[in-house]
Amino acid sequence: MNYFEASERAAQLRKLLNYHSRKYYVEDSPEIEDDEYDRLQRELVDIEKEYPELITPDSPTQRVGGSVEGMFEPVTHAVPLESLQDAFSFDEVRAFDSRVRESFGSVEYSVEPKIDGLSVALEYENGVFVRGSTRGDGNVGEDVTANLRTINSIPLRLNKDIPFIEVRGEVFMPRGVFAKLVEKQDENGEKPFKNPRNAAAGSLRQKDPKVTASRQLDIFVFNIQRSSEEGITGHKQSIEFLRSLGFKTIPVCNKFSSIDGVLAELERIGEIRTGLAYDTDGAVIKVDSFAQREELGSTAKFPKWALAYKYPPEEKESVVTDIEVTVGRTGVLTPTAVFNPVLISGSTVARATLHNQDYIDEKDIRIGDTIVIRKAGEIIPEVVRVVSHAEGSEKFTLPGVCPSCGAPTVKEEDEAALRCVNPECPAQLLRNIIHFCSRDAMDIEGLGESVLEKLVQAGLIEKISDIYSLTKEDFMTLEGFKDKSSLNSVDAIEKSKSNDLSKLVFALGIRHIGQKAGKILAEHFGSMDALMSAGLEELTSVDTIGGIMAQSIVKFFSLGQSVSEINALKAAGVNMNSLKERADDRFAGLTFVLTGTLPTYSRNEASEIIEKYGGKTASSVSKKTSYVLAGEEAGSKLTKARELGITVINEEEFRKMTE
Ligand code: 0OX
Repeated sequence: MNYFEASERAAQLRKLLNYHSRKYYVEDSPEIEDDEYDRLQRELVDIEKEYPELITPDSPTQRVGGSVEGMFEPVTHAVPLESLQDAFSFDEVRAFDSRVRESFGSVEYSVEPKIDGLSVALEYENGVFVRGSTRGDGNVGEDVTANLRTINSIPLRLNKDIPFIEVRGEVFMPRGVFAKLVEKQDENGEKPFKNPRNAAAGSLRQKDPKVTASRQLDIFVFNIQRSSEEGITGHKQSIEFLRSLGFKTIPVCNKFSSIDGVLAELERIGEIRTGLAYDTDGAVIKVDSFAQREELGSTAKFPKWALAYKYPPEEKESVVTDIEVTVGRTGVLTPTAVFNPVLISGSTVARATLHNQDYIDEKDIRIGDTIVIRKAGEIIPEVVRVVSHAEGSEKFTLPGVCPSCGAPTVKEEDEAALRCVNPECPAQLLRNIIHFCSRDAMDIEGLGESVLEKLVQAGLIEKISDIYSLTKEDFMTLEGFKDKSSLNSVDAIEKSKSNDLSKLVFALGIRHIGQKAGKILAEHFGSMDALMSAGLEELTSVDTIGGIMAQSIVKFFSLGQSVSEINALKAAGVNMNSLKERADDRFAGLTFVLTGTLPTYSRNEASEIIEKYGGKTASSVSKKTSYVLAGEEAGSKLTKARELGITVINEEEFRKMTE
């Protein structure tokens, strides 16, 4: 085949494959056998191998393995991906209808299921998929193009080469796929995903698109964010248009002109939803007419023309077989009810936290009880109530001694929690070490929960600083560790020595000091020595550090054990200084809001510069905003800034301020 013949055949094959792919993945009505599809795909692969210059980004051969450049970079949504106001009763739905009818005598609503997945935006130029991003905070998401390309129901090329369209949809993992994935994770001894939504999120956050591809994610598209196409005046019409372009659209979308019709549809969807192949967490009611939507507008948070009706959570009965008590990192004893496994809202649950003694007392939960379980927010299992106690059962009381070390437990006056305060308690030690090594703390790759547990059990770690004395040989003594993996672990430990002080401050696990406080403290004090010698007054003078945090810091550093641990870490070569240079305080007291795409700085870079000069960044514009730094395609934040009379600057002006 010469080049021209190859080029023509490749174009033909691409069209054919895209057509059959749509028939199979989008419309669920395949026209050819799988073998025939594979044969056509192989033919195209062979041509593209011979003439790589013929490869196009919309080629079906390019779903997996394309470029991952720019993955997870921030994407500013030109049209925000707004969230929905929730309603939990039909009365609230009627109230919504009354509000809408204050503006219009007649209105039509479309009603569709609310898919429980992750919202994404997909952008197409001249009919070709060019970028996909997560919702993020609604204004700024992350670029996940390479991963979204692996979802077979996302067309890489539309049926019509319209100049531009951006759509919104919900990526989800079908229940069946989720069940198989969890089974495999259990088999491999991996921590299984809690529910299909988490599984979809985890799959979309993969660095390697091949992993995402293996997860068989799917999508339902339900909105046109912006488009070069004119003449679409309502929601249902837009769904039909999206379907004609080749998108897999939301499967149910019916129109009603009365609220009673809407409520009947909510009931109908409520009846079918548990039998669907995917999770739904409600139904969405939308004013259908775009003109009416425009008139209704949005509040600061939600569009006024839409409402999410949430179905009451599914409830199931079970029997408590045990109440387990574990000791957390901060010494808190946490009771967990273990009950006969039940399937609720798409996944099997067998445990629910009982939080503390007060919670147990309030519901009078005992071993042997018949209880009602539901999932809070359809995710976290909770005991709703006790149906009946078993004969001869006794009230459950948390132990007076720590189940891990046997030391007496104490209850502080103003706390609900019972604690083990023995600093040498092995359960606390393990939790502390797990926290120390975790990603947001010292980020020591490979030192996860199970490895650390083995190291503690083997007596190789008795305190945090022992991590830095671990040798390759130590790792080799652990089951499953070979030459390479041992060396990698030692390298990861070594690498963590040069972390910024902020990570170390957070890693120490000081009560009430989270990641953000760690950053603020590290930046303010610049060194561990300065932080350790700071008194209450100096600490509370730091922005956002309150009295409770300050007391906790002072208490932590007053313990001999903490000081000797810091000294040991220092001796091991762990960095004790803030690596962030603080130029001067020219932005002190100023709050910046970033919007749009800046010509040269990324959002992170601009934020870092602002912080370097003592300023702060915020995600939304308010009267307190000092400057709005706006780039190209700035959206609603820019409009808001203008309304409030906030000074808007561009990158050039910003650069001058930092000179
Ligand atoms: C869903 C879903 C989510 C309209 C304005 C804000 C959200 N998860 O299925 N959102 C929306 O609607 C937009 N519709 C849906 N079907």
